[in-house]
Amino acid sequence: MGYQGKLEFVGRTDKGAVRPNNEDAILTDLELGLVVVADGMGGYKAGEIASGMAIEIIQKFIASGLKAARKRLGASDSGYSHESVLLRNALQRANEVIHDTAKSQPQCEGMGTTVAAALFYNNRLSIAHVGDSRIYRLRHGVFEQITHDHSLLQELVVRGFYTPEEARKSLNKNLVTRALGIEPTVMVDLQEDVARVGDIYLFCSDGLNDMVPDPDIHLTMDTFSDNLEIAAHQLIKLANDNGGRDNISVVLAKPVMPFEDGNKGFFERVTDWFS
Ligand SMILES: [Mn+2]
Repeated sequence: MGYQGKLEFVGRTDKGAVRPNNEDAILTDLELGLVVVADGMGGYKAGEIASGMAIEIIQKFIASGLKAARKRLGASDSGYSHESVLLRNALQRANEVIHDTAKSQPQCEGMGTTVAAALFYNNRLSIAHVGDSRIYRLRHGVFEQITHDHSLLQELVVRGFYTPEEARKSLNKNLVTRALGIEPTVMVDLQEDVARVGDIYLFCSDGLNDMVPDPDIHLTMDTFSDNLEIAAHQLIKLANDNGGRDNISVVLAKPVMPFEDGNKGFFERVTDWFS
C-alpha cells in the first residue's frame, strides 16, 4: 500500500571525493510519502549524529502524526493543511531533540543539521526546509529552485550585494543562518504545491549545487527523466567529477500516477488496526 506505483522515489548519498565521512543523511519512505535530505554539521562525528537524528525523528513523528490525525483531516486553522502543520511540527520536534542532545553530550556540542523535506498526499505535497539544502522542481521542461537558502550569501543576494552568479562563485557560501539543533526553537519555511504526474522534484545537499551549475542539473534531469536511478547516479558523478569537495545527496521524487487514494488507503488500513 502507501504510494507504491504512484510515486517514484530514488535517493543516493555519497561522501564525495575529499571528505573522510558522510555527514549527510537521506530518507525516502513510500509508505508515508515522505522525503528528507539532511546535511549535518559539527565536530568529530557530531554532524552525522545530527543529520541521522533528524531523519529518524521526522519519520517517526510523521508516522504517528498521520495515525492520530486520521479523523480530522482537512484544513487546519493556520490556513495550512494538516499535513503541512504536521511536517513543520516534525522539523521543530527534531530541532528540540538535537538541541537538547547537543547541550547534554559534550561530544555533540554545537551540532546541527539542515533539512529539506516533503510530504506527499492527495495529489499535493507539503514542503519544509531549514538551511541551505535545496528543493528544485522540473515541470513541463521548466526547472526552478523552489526553496530559498537560509545562508548569509542568500541574504546578501536578496539585499542586492551579490548577483546569484557571484554568489555561486563566492568562498563563503556555506555560512548557514538557520539549522536544526542550534537554537532552542527554529523557524521552518513551509509551502504547499500541487503535484502533477510527470513532475520531478529534486532534493539535494549543497555538495550537489555547489559543484554542479543549475543548467547542468536541469539538463541531466531532462535527459534521464524516465530513469531516476540513472539521473541520481549521473548527478552525483557530475559533482564528483567537478571536485566533490563536500558530501553529495540527491533524492528524486516523481508522481507517476494520481495518488489521491494513497493516504486514504493508509488511513483505512490504520483504522483497521484500531477496529
Ligand atoms: Mn554540505
